Amino acid sequence: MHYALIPTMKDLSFPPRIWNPAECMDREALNALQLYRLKEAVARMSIVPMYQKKFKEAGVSVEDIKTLDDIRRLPFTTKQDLREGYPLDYIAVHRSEIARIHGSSGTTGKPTFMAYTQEDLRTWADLCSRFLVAGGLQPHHLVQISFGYGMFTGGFGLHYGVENVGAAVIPLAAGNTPRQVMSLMDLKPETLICTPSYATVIAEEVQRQGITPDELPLKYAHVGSEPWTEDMRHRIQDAMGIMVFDNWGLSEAFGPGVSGECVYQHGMHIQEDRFIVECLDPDTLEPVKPGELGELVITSLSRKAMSIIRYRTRDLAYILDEGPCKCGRTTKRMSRIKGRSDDMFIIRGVNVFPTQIEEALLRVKGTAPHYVIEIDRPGAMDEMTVNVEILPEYFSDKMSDMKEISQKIGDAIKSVTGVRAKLNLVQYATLERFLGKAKRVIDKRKLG
Ligand code: DLL
Repeated sequence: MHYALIPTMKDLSFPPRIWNPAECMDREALNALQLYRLKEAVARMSIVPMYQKKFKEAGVSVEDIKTLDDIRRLPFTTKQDLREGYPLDYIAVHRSEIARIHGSSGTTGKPTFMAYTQEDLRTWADLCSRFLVAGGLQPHHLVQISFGYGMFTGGFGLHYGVENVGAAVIPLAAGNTPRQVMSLMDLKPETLICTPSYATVIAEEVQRQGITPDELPLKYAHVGSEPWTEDMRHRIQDAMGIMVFDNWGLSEAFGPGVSGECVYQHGMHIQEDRFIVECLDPDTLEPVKPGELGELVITSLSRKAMSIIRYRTRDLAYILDEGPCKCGRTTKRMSRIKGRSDDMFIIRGVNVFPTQIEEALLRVKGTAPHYVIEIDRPGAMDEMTVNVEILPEYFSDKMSDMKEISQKIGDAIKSVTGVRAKLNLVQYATLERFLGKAKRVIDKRKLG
C-alpha cells in the first residue's frame, strides 16, 4: 500500500540529484511507511531473547504499536546491552543468513560486532548513494575513498554506495598522504571521502606541495565519523577550493548513511523511511523541541539482521525547525553533531565539548587546525591545557612575540566555553596527525 505513494523514478531528472524517491515523500505517506516498518521491526526483534526480555519488562508488544507516538512505549537499547550480548546475541537471523560482519570502532570501550544480511547490504548501499548524490555525485564521477577499510564501516559502506550510483572508486584507504595527493592530481577524482581530520591533513599536503585550489581537480568531499565544526569546514573548503559535506551514521544502525547534507549545506537529511531519529533530553528522556539540543535516539526500521530499537547514541544535536529543503527533499534535517555526551568534560563546573574548543581556535587567524586538549587535576581543581599549532608565519620562539595571538585564543576560548584555559602554542607540524577519527582529548585524571 505504501509503495504506491512513493513517486516513481520517471518523475526525477537525469543526471540524478535525488537518488531515491523515498527522500521526497509527503509527510502522511512517510508516516504511514514508518509505522508499518516500525511494527515490522518490533515483530522481527521479538524473537531475540534480549528484546523479548526488554519488551516483557516494558509490558509492550507489537500489538501495542498503533501510532508513531507509541514508539515511546518501547524500551531503549544501549551500548552496554550490546556488550552483554557479545559477540552477536542480538541478531534476528540465522547465522547462515549473515553476509558480512563489521565492528564499531570501540572509541569508548570494547568493540561490538554488527551483522548484515545480503538485503541489508543492498539497503545500506542505497542509503550511502542517497547522500553522495545529494552532495553532487554523478555516475560518470571518480571517487577517492580515504577511509580505513576493514571492520570500520566507513570504507566498505561508502565503497558500495559509490558503485551503486555507477560511479568509480579509487579504494586508496587512509595513509601515505603524499600518495593521496598524487592520486588527486593524476587520477583526478571529483570526490574525496574521509574523516574531517584526515581531510585537513590532505589539504595541508596539497598546500605544502604548492598546489593552488585552481590546480586541484577535486570538487567535493564527504566527511564524517567524528565531530567537527563549521570553521573546520571553511578551512578545508578554502584550502582545496571544494565543497565539503557532512554525513552521520553509526555502525549500530548500518554505518554511514543515516543522514547527510545536500548541496545547500544546511542540515543533514535524515533517511526517515529507514530510521526514526528521536531527539531527547538525556536526563529526563522526554522529547525536546526542534531547535533544542538533545541526545539522538535511533530506531533502525528495516535492517533484517538487527533492527536496533531506540538506541541511545550519546550524540548531541538538534532537529532543524524548518520545513522541506530547497533541494526538494522532504525529510527532517538534523544539525551537525555538537559532541558526544561521553566526550564532554567538566571544568570548574562548566560543561565543555572538544568542538567548542575547535570553534574558538579556528576563529583566530594564525592557528592551524591541529590541537590536543589535556585535562588534569594537579590540586583540588581541574585544569584544561589547550595545545595548538601556530602557522609558521605567525610563530615565534619567543612567547613575548606571540602575546597578541595568545590573548586572542584565550579570549575566544573564554567566550565560547565560559572558562579560561592554559595555552601551549606549538610550532606547526609538531602535533600528531590522524588518518581516521582524531583523538582530541587526553584526560590525565583517568590515566593516573
Ligand atoms: O563512524 C560511521 C560513519 C562512517 C559515519 C563514515 C560517517 C562516515 P562508528 O565507528 O560506529 O560509525 O562511530 C559512530 O561516530 O555515534 C558519532 O559519535 C560519530 N560520528 C559519525 N558521524 C559523525 C558526524 C561511524 N558526521 C559515532 N559528525 C557516532 C560527528 C559523527 N560525529
